[in-house]
Amino acid sequence: MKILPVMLLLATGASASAIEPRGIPVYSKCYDSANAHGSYNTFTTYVPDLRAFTYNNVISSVVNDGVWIYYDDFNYEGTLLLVAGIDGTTNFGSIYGNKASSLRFAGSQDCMNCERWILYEGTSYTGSEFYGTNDTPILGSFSARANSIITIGESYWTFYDGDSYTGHSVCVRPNHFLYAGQVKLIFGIYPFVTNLGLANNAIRSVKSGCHSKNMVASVELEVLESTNNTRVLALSSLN
Ligand SMILES: [Ca+2]
Ligand SMILES: [Ca+2]
Repeated sequence: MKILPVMLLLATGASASAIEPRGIPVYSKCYDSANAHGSYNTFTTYVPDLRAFTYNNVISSVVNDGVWIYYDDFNYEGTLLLVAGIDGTTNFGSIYGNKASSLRFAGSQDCMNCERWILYEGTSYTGSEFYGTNDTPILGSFSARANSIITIGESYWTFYDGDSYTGHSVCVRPNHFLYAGQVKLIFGIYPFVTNLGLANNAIRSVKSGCHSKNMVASVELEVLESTNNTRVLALSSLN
């Protein structure tokens, strides 16, 4: 298994307060210079290869709604940066600037805070993914393949290593709450299922709510910088 250096930035702005709290589509406005300056591309969908937009290894700052992940390699692999925000500006800095080669969001394209769980084949949200919005007794093609998880929305979720909610289980709860006026973005990040007490490649079913005596909170973040109305939190390593 590849251990990836990961930084997680998290930003909120206060300028989106007039927008309804539900049904806000996600976007990532990606700039080629710091502080949201220079030329930009606005993305609302997954981009497995930024060469398609002549934007490979270019991004230096972003303005986002939602949880977005930027990967150093194509097809959602390699070192990554996870940025969550509500109309928040985030600088990638010297370490992560000019690196992104693919990007995608976590959650719903049309509703950034709508309930969703996402399973990733790799640790730290790399590789292929499988998501759902409700109870799922059989994961089908993604059964026993997950190595990391993100949840969007305030729900707790229970993950099981057996089909139909059997076997060893763990309940996860989000502890990242962003607010900008009435707009909210709540999520949990779990970069290693092994930190949840589950084995790699073991999850076989998912149930809404907390149905396990094992409860784990999302990975904590630390404040990296705070400027004006934008909070930037970071986790420099998820090892
Ligand atoms: Ca740049
Ligand atoms: Ca790259």
